[in-house]
Amino acid sequence: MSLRGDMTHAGMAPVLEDAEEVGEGLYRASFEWTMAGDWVITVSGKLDDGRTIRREFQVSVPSGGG
Ligand SMILES: [Cu+2]
Repeated sequence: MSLRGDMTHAGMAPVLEDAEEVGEGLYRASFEWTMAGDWVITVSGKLDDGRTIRREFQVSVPSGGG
């Protein structure tokens, strides 16, 4: 599985990460949120039967934390 993160505004490089399977159907990845704000995460990978899948979901990353 691989992850691609794009912010919803222009001008930022995408963040690309690979996810590793840690259990049956469970994948884990470390992902660097390079900026707070609205992201679109695209998950893509290959199923056991050879089909490829691609799903997008939105994540809002809060600022602060320091
Ligand atoms: Cu940004």
